[in-house]
Parts: sequence; C-alpha cells; structure tokens
Amino acid sequence: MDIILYSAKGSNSSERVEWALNFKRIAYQRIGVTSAELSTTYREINPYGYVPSLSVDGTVFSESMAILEYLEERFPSSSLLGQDLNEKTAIRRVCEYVNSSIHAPQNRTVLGFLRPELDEVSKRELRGAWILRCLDILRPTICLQSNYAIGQAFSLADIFVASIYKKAIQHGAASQPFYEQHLTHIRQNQRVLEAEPNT
Ligand SMILES: N[C@@H](CCC(=O)N[C@@H](CS)C(=O)NCC(=O)O)C(=O)O
Repeated sequence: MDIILYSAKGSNSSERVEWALNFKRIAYQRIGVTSAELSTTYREINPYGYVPSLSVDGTVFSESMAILEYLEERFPSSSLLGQDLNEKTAIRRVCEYVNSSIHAPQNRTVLGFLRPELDEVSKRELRGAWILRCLDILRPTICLQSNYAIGQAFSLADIFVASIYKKAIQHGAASQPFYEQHLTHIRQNQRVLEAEPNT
C-alpha cells in the first residue's frame, strides 16, 4: 500500500493525522507543502488548499476528520474511536468542537480575511487567546472518567485536545495546569509518546 501524507510545517490539522498514523503503526511517506505551494500547485491535490491530504494508492482524501474516520475504518486495530457508541459520539463531539469551533476561526486564511488590519504579532496573540478561551469551555467536559479526554483510553479526542493546546502555547499563550497535566498523562503512555509528531 502506498500512503502519502501531505503536510506543512506547524500544521495543527496535519499533526492529528500524523499522530494517528504513527499510533496505528501505518507506514507512510510525508511530503512537506510550502506556503507558496498551498495556493498554487497543491490545489491540484486538494482544491480547498488546506493540509493535510492523504493519498492511499493514488486516491486522495482531505479534511482531517474525514481522513481519521477513513483510517479508523480501514485500519481498525489500535482503535482511536472508543469502545461503544456513546463513547464514540463523545469522542467525535470533542473532535468536532476542536476542529470547527476552536481551530477554524483562528486559521491563518480566515483570520487574514476577517482581520486584515492586524499585524502578525497581534494575530498570534488573538489566535492564542481564542484557543484558551475555548479550552476553558471544553475543560469541564473532558477527563471525567480518567486522565484521558474521554473514557479510559487514548483516543482522537486526546490527539485533538493536545494538539490545539500545544498550538496555543506556540502562539505565546500562558500554560494551563489542566492541559499540561493532560499532556503529561498521555505522554506517560509510551506508545502515545513515540507516536507524537515533532512539530
Ligand atoms: N478543516 C480542515 C482544516 C485544515 C486547515 O486549516 N489546515 C491549515 C493548516 S493547520 C492550512 O492548510 N492552512 C493553510 C492556509 O490557511 O492557507 C481540516 O481539518 O483538515
């Protein structure tokens, strides 16, 4: 099987897919897409102009959540989507909140369109503040049964939460004890730690 992950440096959505591929021990080739390529040649691979995209034997998939659902169905071992329907739905709820409500509004293109007057420093501050504001709302709804975000095991919910938290820190936001503890806990799982991409 020929699997190619199209990714970009610092891409939060790509990190999710890379973490899942590594955790499931799926072999793949990673191709870095530059900023210039995102708006030009890469559009032939993903007309939306976003990373990640995943090519499997020549068929290209895009949108991180759709890719992750595909990986889960195609490679069900080392499941990242929970034990039963209630747990799966809770995991999807967290992923959807992170993907749509937290990540999307602070996306570089979206922010550039909506707030073109802001300089890069102000944009970074705004992105970090937005993520932390939403993570505050998310906090009482996760890690209720264990130190994993949902249920008793590592899942896509942990990947989405940890990745977006790290993004806030990269933007210069202040560290948050609850999310630091979550990161520390999931990294105590050796397989999770080994699978975590270097971003
Ligand atoms: N909903 C998309 C979002 C993808 C996305 O926002 N990707 C960012 C990197 S994390 C990107 O490609 N940004 C390029 C740009 O804004 O020009 C997904 O989940 O895959």
